[in-house]
Amino acid sequence: MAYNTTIAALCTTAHLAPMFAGFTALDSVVYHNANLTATLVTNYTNTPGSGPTWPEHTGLNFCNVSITYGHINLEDSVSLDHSSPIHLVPHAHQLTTKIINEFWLPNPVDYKNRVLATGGGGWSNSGASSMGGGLSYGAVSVYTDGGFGGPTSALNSNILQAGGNETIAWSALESYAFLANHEMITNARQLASAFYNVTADHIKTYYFGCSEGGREGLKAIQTYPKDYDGVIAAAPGIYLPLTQPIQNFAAWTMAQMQHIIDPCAFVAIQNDIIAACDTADGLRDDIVSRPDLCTYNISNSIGTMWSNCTQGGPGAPTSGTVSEADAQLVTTLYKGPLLKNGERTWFAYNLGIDWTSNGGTVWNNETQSFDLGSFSYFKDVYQMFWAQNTATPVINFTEVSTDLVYQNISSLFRLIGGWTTSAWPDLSEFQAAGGKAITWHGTQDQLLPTIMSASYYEDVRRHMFGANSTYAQIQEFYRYFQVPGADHCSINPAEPHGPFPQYAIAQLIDWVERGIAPDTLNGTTQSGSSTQEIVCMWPSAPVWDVNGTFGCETTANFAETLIQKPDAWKISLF
Ligand SMILES: [Ca+2]
Repeated sequence: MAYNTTIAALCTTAHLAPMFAGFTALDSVVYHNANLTATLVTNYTNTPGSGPTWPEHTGLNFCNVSITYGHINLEDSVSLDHSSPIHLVPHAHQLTTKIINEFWLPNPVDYKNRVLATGGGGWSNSGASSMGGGLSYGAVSVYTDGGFGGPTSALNSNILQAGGNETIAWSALESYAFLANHEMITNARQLASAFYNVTADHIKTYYFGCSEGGREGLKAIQTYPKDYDGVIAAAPGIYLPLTQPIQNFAAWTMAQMQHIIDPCAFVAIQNDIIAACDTADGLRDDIVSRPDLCTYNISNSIGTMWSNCTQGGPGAPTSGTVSEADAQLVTTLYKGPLLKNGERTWFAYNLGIDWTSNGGTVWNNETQSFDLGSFSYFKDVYQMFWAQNTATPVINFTEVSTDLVYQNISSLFRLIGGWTTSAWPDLSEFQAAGGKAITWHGTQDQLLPTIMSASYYEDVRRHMFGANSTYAQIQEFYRYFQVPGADHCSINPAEPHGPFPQYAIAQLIDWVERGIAPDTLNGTTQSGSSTQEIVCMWPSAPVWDVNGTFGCETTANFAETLIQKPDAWKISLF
């Protein structure tokens, strides 16, 4: 096919239907050409997405293709991948009838033999909001809905098979956990090959996802190590199902301590921490680049006053003072969830995070005080896996303790952890296939503790190369970056001048296609001005000397000092 063929001529269902009919890479899959659509989009403005995670482009033309497929072979549970002697490949073993894949196919003159698959967030596999990333780099982009009913639908509304006998729909969980991702990149590679008439060998496959999407990216390189040439697994929710309910330990801690905090007090303490910790990195710039060097005692915030605060919502007081009970609560929260015997069940959050989402409270006009919020992640896990009941659960957090949550998550790990966690530390097959991976994680992540990514990265290093290995070996194919001041997958409104890795996809492409490995990530700032835009590579960290000169410093035992493993778990989860 000549490159001067116009995208308009190519972007028709008549042209595309035979392509899908010819796909053979996935066993047990049938494509529904009746649901095939092809829409030409012209003069499109590609905005940089949440984060932001790619640059803006204007005047783009592309073909938006959507199709559904289903699984037809119910018995085919596992088969051998004959290209690898001992590699078992999981297959769908229950009927999932309608999974949507949407593809954005660039104008042939812009196409650069790349595919960029996108990952989801929360309980969703859908990277629909990240599709623009591919257009910026001449790549076909793709998302999957996982079979959940569209790009805004998710696992939690599909996993329970209702009708009096409410049980887990295992095919839905399997799709969410790993299979939908494998199928979308396999479909996208085939479509790119057919649409642009290039052999699949010449197409480089990339992945970008953050949070749940980060978990999907790690799961992909652990489970299907040949699916991707390059992966960005940012702020990954590695330890699902532990990751979800435990984010809301602020809720049961408030209930247990019988102190439901005013969110303005959370914010007042956060502001105190940021002010106190800012210069620990050597530079006063309103960015806490080194929370690890900060030793702020939260009792110092007792008496801090706030005014004009609207965080409490309509009717709530707009001014107030941090109380001793507020300070005790926040001190307890920063220790992270501990069992009664003192053992840790989860990583601690870095000083300076925003607790108002993790520990949301709601003003009650009748009682003139705050109530606990809804805490959807805790509720979802309770409903999907513990209660297995389609009725919306009512949770009394005064009856919930860290010990109880630990017991329930422990049983849940045994039930579904093999599918949902992405903590497998052996990435040697991915490395052998030539794959490159980047993980970045904001130092002020308020949902998934920053240190969990560092912990997993160190697990990979130790497992593959030994505890005394130099970082040179793991960095040959996998690099980790902590993003100063960033919160969960995004620029942090409380520290908006921080550098954000907007061009990480470009750097990953350079690594895969040109062998230029990123020693730092190029951060951009979206607000105000920053004196540095460099994101240091683990285990180095940013520091300014007395002359204000920036550097990435490596200190001895940095990782060992920083990573407090959840020692309650006596098995190798971490
Ligand atoms: Ca600073």
